[in-house]
Amino acid sequence: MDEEARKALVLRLFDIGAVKFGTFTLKSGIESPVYVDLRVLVSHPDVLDQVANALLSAVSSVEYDTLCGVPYTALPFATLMSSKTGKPMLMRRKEVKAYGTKKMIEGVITPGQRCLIVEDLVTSGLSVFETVEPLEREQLIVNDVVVLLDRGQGGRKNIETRGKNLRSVLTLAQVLDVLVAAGKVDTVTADRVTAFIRDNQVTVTDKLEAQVLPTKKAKLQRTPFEDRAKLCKNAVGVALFSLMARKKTNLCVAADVVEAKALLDLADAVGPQICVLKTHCDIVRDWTDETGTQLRFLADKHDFLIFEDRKFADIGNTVVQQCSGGVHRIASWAHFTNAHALPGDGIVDGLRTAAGVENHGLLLLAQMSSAGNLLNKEYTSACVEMAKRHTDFVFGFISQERVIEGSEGDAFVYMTPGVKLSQEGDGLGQQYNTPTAVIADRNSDIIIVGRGIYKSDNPAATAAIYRKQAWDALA
Ligand code: 5BU
Repeated sequence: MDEEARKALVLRLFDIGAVKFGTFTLKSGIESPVYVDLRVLVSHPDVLDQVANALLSAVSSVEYDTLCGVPYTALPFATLMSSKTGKPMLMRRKEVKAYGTKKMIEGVITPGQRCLIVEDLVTSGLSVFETVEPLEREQLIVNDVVVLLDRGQGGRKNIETRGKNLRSVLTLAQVLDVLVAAGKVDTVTADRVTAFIRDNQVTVTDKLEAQVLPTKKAKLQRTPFEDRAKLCKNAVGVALFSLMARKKTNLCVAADVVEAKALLDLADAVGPQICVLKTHCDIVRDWTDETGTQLRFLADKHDFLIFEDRKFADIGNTVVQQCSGGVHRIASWAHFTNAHALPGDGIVDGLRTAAGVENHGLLLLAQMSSAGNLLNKEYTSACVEMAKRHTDFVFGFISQERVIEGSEGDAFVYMTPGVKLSQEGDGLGQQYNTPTAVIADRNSDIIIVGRGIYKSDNPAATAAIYRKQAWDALA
């Protein structure tokens, strides 16, 4: 931005009351001779437009794929910049939704993309990191921050020492120079402001940082899977926890292919990466007993367990037949399966009768990933209570997050479907989260990935990528 444009912008900011001089008590209780309120800009579209242009020219040499404004004041800045450049925008939630998908970042997330942070005002620089952190957790690359006004109180240093480049359109010192030269502010006031800035430098201590950045507060303490194996009462659950610890994987592949050969080939290809292979035997058009036998052979070869995602939902007497009989004879080859809690305890008793607790286990469906599903909080709690009544057989949940806290919850496993590196839905109600969000933020144990892996060009290599992300997220 040239000198004339800078001057014009400063004068307009002063005219509209975005920069004021006097005596102001700040949130911290400190008295300040200057007050900057950039929220008023939304009432002045011409200034907003000037600001967006100025921010864009400040980053003309920066390479980025997407941009994200720090809420709330910088959101309209980022929106205008996105519209002018055609680059997509992401939005960080200030409050995480208490229901539904609990997303921190809205918009289409493409891991590996470079995201520019747009901020209105930098004092300490910490609020920038409240936005950087959830973006980096989603595997976006954040190198650059652009701000309209740097107050000059140490924010630049705080941002740069954390490895980010800061570009600012204006500094408070530049604003003062323009306003003094234009006769809008007298030199006594300007000197007071300069002294204030000099005497109020903000250094970010670990304590301050921990107060602002939620994840720095309490790093999740996870009980190692080998210890959880000792707490679990079902043999298959014990085997699963032990396997995860031994093989160092918390990846389950949903092998939703429709021919037996494709299923076995996929199982053989991803076998080395997974702890669980999840099947839907009723979508395989040429299923025979031999398919089950071969799956068990591959499970032994690669050291994984087989989970038939049958979602039983009938009365006890019927599920006995459905689990042990029919064309699929699920109990003869699956290590574990799952059920809706809807029919009541009889469904668990029926499946226990059909399969036996020695070599089989059961998960309850406590939550689902699909939009508009009816499994509300009360239902989830009722599921949890049901599981606690049947710990000899029920060893975990299909859920979107960990549903039992503390050591009591350590005895159960939590498996989460609806996982993909890119979060776009499928047009049929499926909702996706990234591996990191599921494991690190929601404290689940195992990610279940279907199309993200079996539809990729190289399922074995893609499975290795998901495996690494999910395992790293436990740390
Ligand atoms: P996807 O291709 O990764 O979307 O497949 C997800 C798999 O998990 C698929 O087999 C579903 O049947 C299964 N699933 C799910 O997506 N959401 C749920 O809440 C439950 C199961 Br329960």
